[in-house]
Amino acid sequence: MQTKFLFLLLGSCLLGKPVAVAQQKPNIVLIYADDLGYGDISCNGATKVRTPNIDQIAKEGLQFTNAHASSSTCTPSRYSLLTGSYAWRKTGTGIAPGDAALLIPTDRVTLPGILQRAGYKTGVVGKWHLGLGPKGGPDWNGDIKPGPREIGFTYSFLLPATGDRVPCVYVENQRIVGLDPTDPIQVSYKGPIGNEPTGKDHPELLKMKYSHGHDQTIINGVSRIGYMSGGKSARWVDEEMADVLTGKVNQFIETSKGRPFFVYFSTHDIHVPRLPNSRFLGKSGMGPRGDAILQLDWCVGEVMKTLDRLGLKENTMVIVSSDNGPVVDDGYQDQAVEKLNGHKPAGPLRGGKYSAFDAGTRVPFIVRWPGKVKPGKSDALVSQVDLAASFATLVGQPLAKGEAADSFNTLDTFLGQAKKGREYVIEHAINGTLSLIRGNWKYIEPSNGPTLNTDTNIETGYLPKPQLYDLKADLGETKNLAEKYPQIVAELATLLQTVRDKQDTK
Ligand code: NG6
Ligand code: CA
Repeated sequence: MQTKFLFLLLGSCLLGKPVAVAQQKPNIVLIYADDLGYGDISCNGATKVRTPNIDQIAKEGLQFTNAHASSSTCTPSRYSLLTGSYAWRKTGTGIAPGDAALLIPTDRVTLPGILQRAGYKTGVVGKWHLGLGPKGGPDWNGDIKPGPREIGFTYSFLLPATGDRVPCVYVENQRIVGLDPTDPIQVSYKGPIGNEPTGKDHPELLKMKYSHGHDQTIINGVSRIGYMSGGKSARWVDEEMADVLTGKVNQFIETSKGRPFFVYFSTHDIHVPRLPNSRFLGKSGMGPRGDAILQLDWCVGEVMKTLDRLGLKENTMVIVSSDNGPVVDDGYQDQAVEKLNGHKPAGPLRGGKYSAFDAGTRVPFIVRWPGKVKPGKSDALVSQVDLAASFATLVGQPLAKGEAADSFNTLDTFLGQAKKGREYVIEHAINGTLSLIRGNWKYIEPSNGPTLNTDTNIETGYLPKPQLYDLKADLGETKNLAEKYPQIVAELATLLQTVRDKQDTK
């Protein structure tokens, strides 16, 4: 076999022809929006705001109507996406503070690591929110590691945590971008540091006021979660962020030509603080939240243009999704509530970000791969936790037993070749409540807590007794049928327990 290959190689060299490369592996562009709800895009029914670029991808690709993030908040969804293992198996994987240590163990099989093994150049651009550095947090003024590189990303350009958490600086590979060593940066989540004004003490300095939380250090006229001082030359300008990130994604794609690449474009939009570029201000008529949706759509369009320009469209799989469901007031007075204008961020679903109801995790999910994925819609049950094992299959890197153990290979479903998806999907709410969907049924385990979060005005889905909904007849989860069908409740509770009891291995 090897000798034959050598002959072929020799032959083609002698003839002066380039060596034929075996089937070129597809590039993968994963656009992961932040807090984008099922109903926030026009191809999922939004009419008050339009997303033509995302709609175009949907038109050319396969649009899933029953696709789920693993959790209804960011950090655990991303943890599961990148490891193929449910975050709730590991403590400390809830919403991470901005000075958290790297949450993903560096000896774990990861989605980017699998692709790297298959010869991909891998990059992450945008929101990270999975911690950086060793136990105790990173050395912000030195080499910030371990981080993306240690878990399989060749390149990274990050917001370390979220837009509303300090430090408000970009980290490229292992260094803060533009940091002046004579003005070192300090970060604290314990108490004020340096003498920077806070939103709490100096509301008169704010260009956007907070509604709950977010009253600590003021950066760029917006008070954040956490305290920081120094690093003045390195601070980001929120209004430029979408342009900066999109530019980095495009640069990554341009410099990857000739080699398969994977880019995880983790957009800041449409998370708070919503400070879109002035090009988008007032354009949606829905205030900054709507304008941020327009900005997100623009980012998507720019990346698609790059693929077109470089002739990469055909051999690139593009996925557009979100890390969790929507929230309207997430802590800033940005008129999102007042200007909603009848828009339904969750579409027909109940709940939202943080909650156990379906809007928490059922998110937009579109796969486009021209010639390989037939355009259309799919109501197959799919989960983002399965991308790791599915990509492993796609690039011929089979996983060993126990690796990415919660991730199932559902590549055929993602490619539209199978109508059926997973047998069941697990959803995870912020208080740890788990739910399970199988077929038409959704079971939410009993849990304690308020039924309404009064800050965000989101229904949590928590009840001290079991809940059972027939999603086919009642997608909005309005009729709890648990008492009517105790047998189904028992079956789903047992299945959930079996999954919960599974060992978390590498
Ligand atoms: C919450 C923040 C919210 C947002 C969220 C994380 C407050 C009051 N609320 O604690 O604004 O930052 O964390 O969002 O601080 S996520 O999309 O990254 O999960
Ligand atoms: Ca999020």
